[in-house]
Amino acid sequence: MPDRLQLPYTRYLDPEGRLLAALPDWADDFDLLIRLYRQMVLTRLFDQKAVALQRTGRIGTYAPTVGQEAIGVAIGALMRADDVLVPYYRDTAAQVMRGVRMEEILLYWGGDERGSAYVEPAVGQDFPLCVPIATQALHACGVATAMKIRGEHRVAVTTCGDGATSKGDFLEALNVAGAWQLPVVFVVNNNQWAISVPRRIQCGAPTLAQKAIGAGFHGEQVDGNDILALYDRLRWALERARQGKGPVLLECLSYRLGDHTTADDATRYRSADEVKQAWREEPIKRLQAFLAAQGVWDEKREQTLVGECQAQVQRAVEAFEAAGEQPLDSVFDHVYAQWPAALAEQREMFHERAARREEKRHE
Ligand SMILES: Cc1ncc(C[n+]2csc(CCOP(=O)(O)OP(=O)(O)O)c2C)c(N)n1
Ligand SMILES: [Mg+2]
Repeated sequence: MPDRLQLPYTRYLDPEGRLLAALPDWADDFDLLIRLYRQMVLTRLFDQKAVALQRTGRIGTYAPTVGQEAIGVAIGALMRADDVLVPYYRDTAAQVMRGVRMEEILLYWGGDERGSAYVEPAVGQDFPLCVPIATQALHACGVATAMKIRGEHRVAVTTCGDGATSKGDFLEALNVAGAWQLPVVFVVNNNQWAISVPRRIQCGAPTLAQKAIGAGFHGEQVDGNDILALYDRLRWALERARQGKGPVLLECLSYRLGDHTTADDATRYRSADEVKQAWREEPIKRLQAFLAAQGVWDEKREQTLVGECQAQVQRAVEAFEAAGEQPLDSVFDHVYAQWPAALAEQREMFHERAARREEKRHE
């Protein structure tokens, strides 16, 4: 379907890491580019480890971010400490850069509430990740409304997938963001799949970015495999929102190279050919080739980096395992400040049953 709105689409690097357009000034900073590269590699290695931990029964479910690392890294690199991230479940990269410890992410996916009680003060007022689809978009608008009322120069950033943009919550969030011109940036990770539903049957519009137009604010597309493009457009969007010039929706075109979660088997609904083609576009190889062509990256540096990142992941796994198990009734904690009667009753039942189970064990 033609894109009659002709929204901007930004891409600087082709899949081989060759430049397609003149880079903006900020991209002269190779230290910055190497930092971005490092975080993408760290995320990929963490991801592989998390999947391995699920396969060996040490965590529950995990949502891999493989192939979508650049989106989270751009978010993590650009948000200021006092901005607020309202993430979804595929935001490992951004969360880690905001200060969430990798062991906390493992605790979360291991069903342990301590995984959402972030230890590092740097995480600030960021929200825990959201699993119910698109509800976080409304929470982000609430946060941005508070910022606006207080006259603060802060931004709320919220993320979601392509499928989430079909939800009422998402569209209601866009509406209120546009109506009140809120300092909120919506980052859509369009990874082409919502579990087994492909993007092409998810929505009749040629772009997801144009949903912002209907709500009265700016939307555009960016190559989600190109960290330079992502960084550039997100930098612009955050600055604009911070100056009180209103919300932005960035649709990042990526691909979910892994299964939806470890509970899914994507080979049942998509072809090996499609996935193979998508691997050619992935973001890490692309930046690596660009850095190598600039003479600032080589095999030796790569090996050192991979070694350091693997050690960092290993330390997180050890910290996760050292955390030990929580009592089973901790599932009731942290849900309500004031307990509804029904939940108090359920906890009582839970304790009675647990006691009966214990008795049986000793019979
Ligand atoms: C309100 C709600 N409905 C359904 C689900 C089940 N569900 C979990 S993930 C998902 C698909 C989301 O796809 P997308 O928004 O494209 O994000 P992606 O997982 O691809 O990053 C669905 C339907 C849910 N978690 N919450
Ligand atoms: Mg998706």
